Amino acid sequence: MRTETLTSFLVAVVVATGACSGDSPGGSPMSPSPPPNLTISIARQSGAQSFTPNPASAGGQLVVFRNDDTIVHRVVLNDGSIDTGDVAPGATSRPVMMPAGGTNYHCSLHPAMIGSVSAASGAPPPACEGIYCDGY
Ligand SMILES: [Cu+2]
Repeated sequence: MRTETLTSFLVAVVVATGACSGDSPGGSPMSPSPPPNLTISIARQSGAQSFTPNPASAGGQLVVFRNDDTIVHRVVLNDGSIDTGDVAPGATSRPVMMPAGGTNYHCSLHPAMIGSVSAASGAPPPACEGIYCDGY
């Protein structure tokens, strides 16, 4: 009977803890969030070789950008729909949901750093249009 009582107690604690975290204000770093499906490395300032993997098979998936370079970078989708904010050297961005149809992106601090994401269907990335398509 003692084991049963302890089990009930633990269940009660887990439930209470869950309810408590649900009451905490939004934006807390403790808020539960699903793990990213893929990490894209920000390797260096090198045109279309700046990001690894590139293109990334990440359409419709949650992605984080990890800055493996020694300077700050900031990833922005070319359509402006996602902005990671500054990612410090060694840091990882917040998780961002990539469009299911794939996309093209660049570093807003170094516009020659470009990358792309293929579609969830497996189709290649959409054609890059606009001023952020020339990696050099
Ligand atoms: Cu950059």
